[in-house]
Amino acid sequence: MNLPSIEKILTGDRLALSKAITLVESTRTDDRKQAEMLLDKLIGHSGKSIRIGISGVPGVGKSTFIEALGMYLVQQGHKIAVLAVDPSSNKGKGSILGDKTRMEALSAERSAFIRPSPSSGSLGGVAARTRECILLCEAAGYDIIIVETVGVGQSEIAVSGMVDFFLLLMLAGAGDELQGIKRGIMEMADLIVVNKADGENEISANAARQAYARALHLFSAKESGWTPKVLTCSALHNTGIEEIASVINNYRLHSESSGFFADNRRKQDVEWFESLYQEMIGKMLLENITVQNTYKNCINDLKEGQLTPGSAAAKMRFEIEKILNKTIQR
Ligand SMILES: Nc1nc2c(ncn2[C@@H]2O[C@H](COP(=O)(O)OP(=O)(O)O)[C@@H](O)[C@H]2O)c(=O)[nH]1
Ligand SMILES: [Mg+2]
Repeated sequence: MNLPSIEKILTGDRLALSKAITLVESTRTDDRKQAEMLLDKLIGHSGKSIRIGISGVPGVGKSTFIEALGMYLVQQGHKIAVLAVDPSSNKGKGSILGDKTRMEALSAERSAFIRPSPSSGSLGGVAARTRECILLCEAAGYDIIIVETVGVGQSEIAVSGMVDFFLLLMLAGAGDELQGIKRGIMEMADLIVVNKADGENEISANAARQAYARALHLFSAKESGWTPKVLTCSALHNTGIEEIASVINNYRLHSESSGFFADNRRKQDVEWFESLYQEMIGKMLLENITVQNTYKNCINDLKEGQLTPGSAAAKMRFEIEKILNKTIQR
């Protein structure tokens, strides 16, 4: 694949951005090298955005909500990029596939860019690529990046590690357990929004808002010093959206002035590096022929009852240490 033009990405050319994302999503080794080169050149132009994670169970109204919020922000003069993390979509479980049709108005906007997630891969892999896609979108001038994820647990944790602000969409009238939202996920939220507060659902939505507000009081204070908020909205009827945008803006002002915004991004970078580093070390060792052979021997010996698991592990350790020592002496 030939490298997408840096100049074109920087001027906001959508085709160049799409190409760059495709390159970043590729798992081929040569593409990977090119993707890293590209990202290195663009990194200095990225970062000037607010990254918002939006999560909630399938059917809560994420796509409808992102369309409503996105349209509002576009009207305010922002450029919005919407990315999705959905490692389950290839199993037909997630609901992100087909979202583009639901975000019809937003996807027709010149100031909006919507990109569904890669449809396969491990959560770690998908999340790593989403991080890189964020950087690309920022370099292309998008100042609000929305990362959507399905509320299944693991993907929220991955997403909260790559965004500045985490918004959790909920429904009234269904217990937390029914919604599959674990306490830990609620604890990560900077804002909980009870959606579908319309028609006869409005009263119960308000009751749910109060109940969530009480529940949030019981959680320990956030590192950011920010007090999480709870609001209601109707994504379908476009009510409550402006207030949500204003809370997000207040969060930004609050965390920028305290220094948390920048500190948190550096912390996220370190965590990202650590996970890449560990993955790389593991891969390098697993690919080593001597390690592979020792491993196979260990498995055989274990199956024949010739070795205990502890001494098998010790054998592996000895082999790996030999390899490392050889590398140092070289
Ligand atoms: N009444 C009502 N329905 C909504 C609202 N937001 C979304 N929906 C409906 O809920 C269903 C699921 O919405 P969708 O955005 O696809 O949810 P997602 O799976 O979380 O992305 C659709 O039929 C929407 O029209 C809302 O605010 N009020
Ligand atoms: Mg959806």
